[in-house]
Amino acid sequence: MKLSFRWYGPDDPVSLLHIRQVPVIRGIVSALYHIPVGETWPLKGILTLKARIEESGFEWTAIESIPVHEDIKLGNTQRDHWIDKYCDSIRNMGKAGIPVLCYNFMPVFDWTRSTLDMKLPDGSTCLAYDHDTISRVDIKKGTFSLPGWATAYEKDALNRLMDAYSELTEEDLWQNLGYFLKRVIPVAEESGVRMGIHPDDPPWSIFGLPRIICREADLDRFLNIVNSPSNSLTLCTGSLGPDEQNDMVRMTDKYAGKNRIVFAHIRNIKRTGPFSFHETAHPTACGDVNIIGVLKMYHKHNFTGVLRPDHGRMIWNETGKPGYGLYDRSLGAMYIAGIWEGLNRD
Ligand SMILES: [Mn+2]
Repeated sequence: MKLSFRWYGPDDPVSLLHIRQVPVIRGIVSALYHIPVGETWPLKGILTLKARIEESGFEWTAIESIPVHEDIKLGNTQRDHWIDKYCDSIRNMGKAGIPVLCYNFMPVFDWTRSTLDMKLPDGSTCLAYDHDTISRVDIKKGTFSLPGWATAYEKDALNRLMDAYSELTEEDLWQNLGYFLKRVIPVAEESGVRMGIHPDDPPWSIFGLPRIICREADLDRFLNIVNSPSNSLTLCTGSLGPDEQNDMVRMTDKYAGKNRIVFAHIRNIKRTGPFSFHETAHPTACGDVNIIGVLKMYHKHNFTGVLRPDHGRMIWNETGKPGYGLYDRSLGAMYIAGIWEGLNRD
């Protein structure tokens, strides 16, 4: 298990020097955040960031993420153009020796929350998703906005995109995912790269948009599209966990046992209703996901992939990128490392 930490590059308020002082972190998960969605990641840019990470004493263990252009998800006539560029990015990361690529296939919005600073009883704050709040949002009218959206799309561009998706069914999205995988997975194989799709967060449809990577049956279908170690999962306990049908211990056991997990995201959530939840501190006792049970399954299968603490709360008056402060993620890393050391000694 390569215990890693997400770092948003040189502009991240959390520096590599800070991460260096968390005694258990070996790897960094990062991306070239300045490259526009869809454009090829140049080898030179990858190597420059890699050198910076290595100078700080880390290994760049995974790229999270190279975003998939909406034309690919929509399956329109431009998709081959963008898939060619995606393949070039994979080749370049392979040349740079970065082995794991995380991506997702969620239309328009990736992770979605109704609140970025919900107050917990201990005074810390966390990200939360409330079904009623989300249900009141009218994307096209723009009558209600959610945190973190303003920068993502101009209103007109968003409306055009929502129109384009209005005819797309779940089955269409599966076909478009399959088309993408059949093109990119052979390139990943040749490049020594393993791709791990990140499940949809939350694991259900939002704003009428199809979402297809939500449940165990979806993961099974996904893995069968191309049966290759390069076509694998980023198993995220916090993304799948809000649906109580997703038994994270059993799913970890199943997919780690088949060697189809390349990247593990460890995070806990508390369900507050059928389609509502908030994030919590990492320990099992703090939420509804059996984190120690999940880690036991990775240990049982001698998991050698990348594993990182996922979103943390904001504690000790820290400010910064929601979910990605230094302090609570460091507590999560120590919790994970403590369990792992205990399992090693048993
Ligand atoms: Mn995740």
